[in-house]
Amino acid sequence: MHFFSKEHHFFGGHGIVGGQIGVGAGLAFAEQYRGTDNVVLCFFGDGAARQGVLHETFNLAMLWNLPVVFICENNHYAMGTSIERTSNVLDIYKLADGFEMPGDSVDGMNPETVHEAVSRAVKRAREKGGPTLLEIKTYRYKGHSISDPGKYRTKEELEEYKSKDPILLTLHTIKEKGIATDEEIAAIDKRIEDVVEAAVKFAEESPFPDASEVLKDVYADPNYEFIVD
Ligand SMILES: Cc1ncc(C[n+]2csc(CCOP(=O)(O)OP(=O)(O)O)c2C)c(N)n1
Ligand SMILES: [Mg+2]
Repeated sequence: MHFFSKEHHFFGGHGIVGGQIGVGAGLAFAEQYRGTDNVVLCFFGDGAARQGVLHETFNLAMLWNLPVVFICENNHYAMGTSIERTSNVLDIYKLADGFEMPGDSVDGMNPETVHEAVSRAVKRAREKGGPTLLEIKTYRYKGHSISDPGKYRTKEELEEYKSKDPILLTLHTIKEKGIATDEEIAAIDKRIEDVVEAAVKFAEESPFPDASEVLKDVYADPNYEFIVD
C-alpha cells in the first residue's frame, strides 16, 4: 500500500479505498494537459468499485476524453464481503455503460488475455479515444490480511481457482514453447529468493528509526514540528 515512485511513474497504493480512481483520472488530466502520449493504468478492487467517487470520475474522464484505463480487479470479495452482498450488478464492466464508456470483462486467470485487453485499451487511449473500463475477473487465495482466515468461502471454490493459477499457466506456456528450461526457471527462483532474503536481513539488522521521524515526509511543510513526550 505504501510503495510510491515518481521516477517510475508509480503513484502508489491508497489507504482510502477507491481514492485512487479520482487520483488516476487527475494524473491522466495532467498528461493530457502536458501533451504527452502517456496513458494512466488505474487499478482498484471490486469493493472500491462501489464507492461514489467512481461515478464522478467516470463522468469527467469521459467528458474530458482522458487517457486512462480503469482496471477493476474483481476477486469477488471486498475484504470478506462477497460482491453478491454489495450490489445487484455483479458484472462490474457494465458500470461503464451509464457513461457510454467502453467496458470489457476479461479472464484474469489468463495473462495473455489480460495483455491483449490492456493493449487494446491503451491503444484506444493513446489514439485519443478516451477511457476504458476493464473488469479483470480473478481471485485471491489468501485472506485480505493475516488476520483474515477466509472462512466466508468454500474450499471447493478456492481449489477451483488454484487449479487455474495464472503463474502455473504461464510456466506451462514458457516450457511448452521452449522459452526457458527447468534449470533456467530454477535459477530465476533462486535469484528472487536471494533478493528477498537480503532485504529481510537488511531490515532485521537496521536500527529502529527515532520516534521524532514519525511524521517525516507526511506533511508538505518542512517546518512542521511534532513533539514527542
Ligand atoms: C474509504 C474506506 N472504507 C473502508 C476501508 C476499509 N477497507 C480496507 S480494504 C476494504 C475492502 C476493499 O475491497 P476490494 O477493493 O475488493 O479489495 P480486496 O479486499 O479485494 O483487496 C475495506 C472496506 C478503507 N480502507 N477505506
Ligand atoms: Mg476485492
